[in-house]
Amino acid sequence: MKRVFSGVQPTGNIHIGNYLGALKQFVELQDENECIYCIVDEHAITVPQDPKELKKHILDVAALYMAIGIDPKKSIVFVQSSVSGHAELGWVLNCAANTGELFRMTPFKAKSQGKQSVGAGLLTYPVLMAADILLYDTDIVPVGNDQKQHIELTRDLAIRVNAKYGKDTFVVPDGRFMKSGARIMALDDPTSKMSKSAPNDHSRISLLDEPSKIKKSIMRATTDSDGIVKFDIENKPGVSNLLSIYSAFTGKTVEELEAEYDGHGYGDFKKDLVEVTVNALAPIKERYNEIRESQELIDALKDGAERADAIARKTMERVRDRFGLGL
Ligand code: AQP
Repeated sequence: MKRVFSGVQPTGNIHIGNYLGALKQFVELQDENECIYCIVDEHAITVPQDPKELKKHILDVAALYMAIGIDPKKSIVFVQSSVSGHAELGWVLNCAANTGELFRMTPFKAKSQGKQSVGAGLLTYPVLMAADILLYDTDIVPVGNDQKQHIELTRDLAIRVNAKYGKDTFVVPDGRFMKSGARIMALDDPTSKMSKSAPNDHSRISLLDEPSKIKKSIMRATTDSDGIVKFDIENKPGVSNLLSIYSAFTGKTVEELEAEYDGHGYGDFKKDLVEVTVNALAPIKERYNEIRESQELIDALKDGAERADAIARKTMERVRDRFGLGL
């Protein structure tokens, strides 16, 4: 059995980019692997958070994990800050990382926007992400395409530490990316990725959006003026993005969809995509409402934290020993 690890930040409502790029894989993988799924609250505080909102979002994400089909009896589901090994290994790996490689990370460049001084967490959180993964001797990390650079950093750090402290200090993990849905773009601007924190609510579809909101967001999604449903990222990024979403929800290939909508305008195509999206999200929302306020959710997270901590402690004993830390 392979070990799988991934996480989502509790920074707002999970959108279909998070779902189609990462979370859908979480469910697919849990039958044949030992899966560990985390709510990475320590990552969320790299930017200012309202403490009450953050606590609420942690439970929102946990309930969404379960609502999409993650079974806490099969997989370990827990909150990152309940296992102290993440922060501890994060520090150890900070001492193995170089500032040069961290300054090169695209999300850091985007979020710091060339400012003289930003929170140090924005620079070092990819190292914490590496710690999250390496702490569990992870083989596979299911994530969206935007995380490729962070997975490369994780691999580099593992290989570097193994070369210096012994080749079995860390398992060197691989990223796992979806064929369709790996990078869902913003509906109002198909040149930037769909994001929880973008100011325009119609740039994304959140998993808990009402059907009327989904309809509005899709019907007003940016396309182009030639009216042909065809996948062409360079010249038709908006239509290509909608085709990727349609394909990821239905399992139909882009070619099948192009043939189906040959001779139809964008109106028919978008109307059908609204239906597909509403139908795919309805059962998730129903299950979410059942579980969000339940004791079952809290119990699952407590149990998950204990199981995760037991694995993390073993890794930290090995790491402390290899690095010569402690008595
Ligand atoms: N647009 C996307 N398309 C495909 N996959 C995506 N992911 C994020 N956006 C897209 C994947 O979702 C997982 C969880 O992401 P996250 O919440 O940990 O962080 P993020 O990438 O920073 O997500 P957002 O939505 O863009 O949040 P904000 O606005 O808070 O920064 C990851 O596997 C990610 O690849």
